[in-house]
Amino acid sequence: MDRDWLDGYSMQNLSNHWIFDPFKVLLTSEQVDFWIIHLNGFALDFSIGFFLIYNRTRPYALCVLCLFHITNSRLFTIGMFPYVCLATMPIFCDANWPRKVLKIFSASKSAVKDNDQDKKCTTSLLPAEANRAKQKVKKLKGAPTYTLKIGWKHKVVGFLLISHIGLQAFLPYSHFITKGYNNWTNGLYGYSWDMMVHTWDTVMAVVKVVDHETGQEHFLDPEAWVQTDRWEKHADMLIQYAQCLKSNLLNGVSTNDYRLSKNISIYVDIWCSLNGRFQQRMFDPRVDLLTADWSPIKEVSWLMPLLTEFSSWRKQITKLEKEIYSWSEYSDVIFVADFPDLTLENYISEDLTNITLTVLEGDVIVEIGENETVQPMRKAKEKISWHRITKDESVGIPARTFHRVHTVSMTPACYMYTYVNHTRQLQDQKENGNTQNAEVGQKNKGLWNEFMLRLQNIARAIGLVSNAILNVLYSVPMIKRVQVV
Ligand SMILES: *[C@@H]1O[C@H](CO)[C@@H](O)[C@H](O)[C@H]1NC(C)=O
Ligand SMILES: *[C@@H]1O[C@H](CO)[C@@H](O)[C@H](O)[C@H]1NC(C)=O
Ligand SMILES: *[C@@H]1O[C@H](CO)[C@@H](O)[C@H](O)[C@H]1NC(C)=O
Ligand SMILES: *[C@@H]1O[C@H](CO)[C@@H](O)[C@H](O)[C@H]1NC(C)=O
Ligand SMILES: CC(=O)N[C@H]1CO[C@H](CO)[C@@H](O)[C@@H]1O
Repeated sequence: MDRDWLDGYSMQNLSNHWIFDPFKVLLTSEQVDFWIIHLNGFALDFSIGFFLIYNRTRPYALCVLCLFHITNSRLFTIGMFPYVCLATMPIFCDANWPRKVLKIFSASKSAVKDNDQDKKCTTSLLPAEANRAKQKVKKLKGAPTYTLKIGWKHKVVGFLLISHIGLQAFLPYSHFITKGYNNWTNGLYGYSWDMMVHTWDTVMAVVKVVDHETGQEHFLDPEAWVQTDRWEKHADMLIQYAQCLKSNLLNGVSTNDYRLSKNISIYVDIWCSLNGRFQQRMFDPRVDLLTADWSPIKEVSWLMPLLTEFSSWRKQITKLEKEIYSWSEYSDVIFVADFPDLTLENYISEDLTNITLTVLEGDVIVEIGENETVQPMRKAKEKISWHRITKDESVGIPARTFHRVHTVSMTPACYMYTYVNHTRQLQDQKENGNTQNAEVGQKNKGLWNEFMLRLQNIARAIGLVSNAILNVLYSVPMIKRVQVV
């Protein structure tokens, strides 16, 4: 019942998948996203449990669930999860469902013989009759009437079950205790019951190591030692990451090129968008992670708040995106929001042309040109230009130089970069003739490619596991071998 889900912002562009093609006969992509994925998904999650309980509705509910799980298995790369769900569906059925199914099959084969057996099987499972049968047996033996005895084993099992259920019911509401794990979304990772509700889009992660003795700044590839980007979004993992980074850096990994002193600081700057909002900073980039305080039960003080005041911009963002995509096939846009007194330092690659920064709200100063600290050899000071711009004003940004966007208004500012990817345009023009033939070939190769991809995954998994074992045995830090695409 999350607001973002009900408003249709949690899983945008999912409707592009072929599995939704049948719906697109009648609906547009946006309608499929909103009505089929979000609202229908909500209705399904909300009601399917009840439909599974009642005998009358269960067969239909099972069919719907089957479709749901198969869709999921095609739609997401979540491994065996949908198949496990499919396999566990029968737990909602009567305990004798396998016999019922067998009955259907055997009835057609040899009706008389198996019918007898089935009767035996089904009756033995009905509890009332089973009890009666048991009592009969006991009476025959001359035993006293059957009474249920609760032994200590039952009590232990009962206690464990109730504790387990209690824990499962409590953990999703435990965020008021585990405050250190809360951020834009609440909670210990698995226990917030918000699967698929939040889509994160991280455009930039900067890891900066400052050596206090030499005053030098070093920038590190965020993927150098970790294979996923999950740590970028959790304060507790970020702290762990910084500590690991420090020990790896100081334990001689870097000695070939440069030597770090023992007095270093580590800063990160993560730019991320939640459910189609603006790209914004997630953590305070001025906080040294090695000395930052973090406690499981205290709120993370260096977490930047989610700019929910801009959430209503999302309709506008969709509209603007459409407009900008219509300029040309290669035009694109990024929406950015930033906090007062902070600066976005950015370098635009040579791929892009026609780059324009337009302010949507607030005031910013755009500083364009080489910075002395970046290019100490050149006398770059003269080349720097300053532009103070406000709502609905824009400024052109040259490629291949650094520029800084200082937010100077009292409230957060938001702005957008529009640009054209010139490299892609040139590439497409070159390959214009060949593309159509290539596409046909690729479609035929689809299955083969998927098979090869699986093989590569297995090889990668073996590589990672052996790397991890080596790490445990020899405590050698894991070095990046494979690039996660
Ligand atoms: C590390 O550098 C900072 C900044 O220059 C300084 O304040 C601090 O005292 C230094 N710490 C140590 C242990 O040298
Ligand atoms: C270049 O940008 C401007 C506004 O920023 C836009 O109006 C124009 O259509 C763009 N040109 C191309 C070729 O995309
Ligand atoms: C260059 O950048 C540094 C750090 O971002 C800043 O302190 C300095 O004032 C800048 N220099 C100029 C000339 O803008
Ligand atoms: C521009 O397009 C090229 C080719 O498709 C791609 O490799 C490159 O990453 C793009 N550049 C940017 C900044 O998106
Ligand atoms: C600092 C911060 O943004 N905290 C937020 C963590 O997430 C909850 C739930 O979305 C918000 O209410 C907090 O403001």
